[in-house]
Amino acid sequence: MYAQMIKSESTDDDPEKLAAFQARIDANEKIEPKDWMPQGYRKTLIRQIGQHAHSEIVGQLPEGNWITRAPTLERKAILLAKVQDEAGHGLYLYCAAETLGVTRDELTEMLNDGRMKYSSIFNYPTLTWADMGAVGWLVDGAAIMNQVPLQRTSFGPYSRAMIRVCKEESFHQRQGYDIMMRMAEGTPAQKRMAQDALNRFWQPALMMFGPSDKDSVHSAQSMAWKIKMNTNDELRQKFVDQTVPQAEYLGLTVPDDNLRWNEDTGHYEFSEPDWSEFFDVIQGNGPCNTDRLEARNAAWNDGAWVRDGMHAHAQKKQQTKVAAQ
Ligand code: FAQ
Repeated sequence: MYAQMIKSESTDDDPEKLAAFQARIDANEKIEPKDWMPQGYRKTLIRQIGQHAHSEIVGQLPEGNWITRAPTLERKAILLAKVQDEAGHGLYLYCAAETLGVTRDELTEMLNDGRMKYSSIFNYPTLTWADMGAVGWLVDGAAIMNQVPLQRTSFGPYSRAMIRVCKEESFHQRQGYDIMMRMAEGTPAQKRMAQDALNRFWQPALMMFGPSDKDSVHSAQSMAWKIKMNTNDELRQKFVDQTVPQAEYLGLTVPDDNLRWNEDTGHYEFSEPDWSEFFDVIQGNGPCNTDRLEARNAAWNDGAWVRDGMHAHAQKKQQTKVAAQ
């Protein structure tokens, strides 16, 4: 259906339609699913919303790993609720993508066979309880930085999904920071665990914003269409400016020898992440890529009997309806 829909759609070469579409975007009108849209706009949204949905779903795995090992009943309940929220975010986002003519099954198949990406960050392992703090603080912190502007994105269903997702993400970020505070104020061993988690997650969190602007393939067109509201580097800088004082408050050290406050620019200077590692991870060679895709494929295959049962039930209902007519 996806391939057929993209193929059969009118081409983008009608200058009048394109100009009218761009004028709507420039006037900050929302584009709704039944409105005419250029094929490239539809494809870009399916790619970005689909990747975002997959990130929420795969993103449950590193934290799901700690539900049974949370240190207290309260922490377990909070973590469980957070992971459930992520499943919910994935579902809103799949629904938003479905309004563009692709099915959730097609998106899932494209994730499972590696045709679609999910966020690089979820290819890193969560080794200690402090990593639950670092994920909430840094990963949800980066996600919010990216998603708050997306509440104003031009495609109506995506923008509305983002409003709800952002409310929940800010609770997630606070619970992560709360874990980090407890660890940082705890025994020397707990503080060392918190520092170690920050050391391991700092660079991968910076990479969440995508490659540097000079290497970003999609930013210029996506920003012209208001699918993206900021460049990758703009959001990364905002994240660093916001997060460094939070690390200082915790008494932790950001693992970057080049980090310094620049009075003139009013921003922190920081080292570029290791981009060769980033490209390696998004090509499938990160520490956990194989595990993550195996887990998602296993879930899909194990659930086949549920899908088969539901299809059989729907078919039987349809047959009964036809027979009664
Ligand atoms: N990971 O031209 P650009 C969360 C790819 S939040 C993997 O700059 P674009 C919440 C990109 O797809 C995380 N791939 O791309 C949570 C493209 O490849 P393609 C998800 C990446 O799209 C928290 C190529 O590199 N958030 O999960 C990454 O304009 C805690 C060139 O890059 C979103 O998806 C990356 N980090 O900008 C859940 C937000 N970066 O497709 C659980 C919406 C780039 O041509 C626990 N997405 N690539 O093969 C966006 O804002 C954008 O898509 C960017 C990338 C900014 C991620």
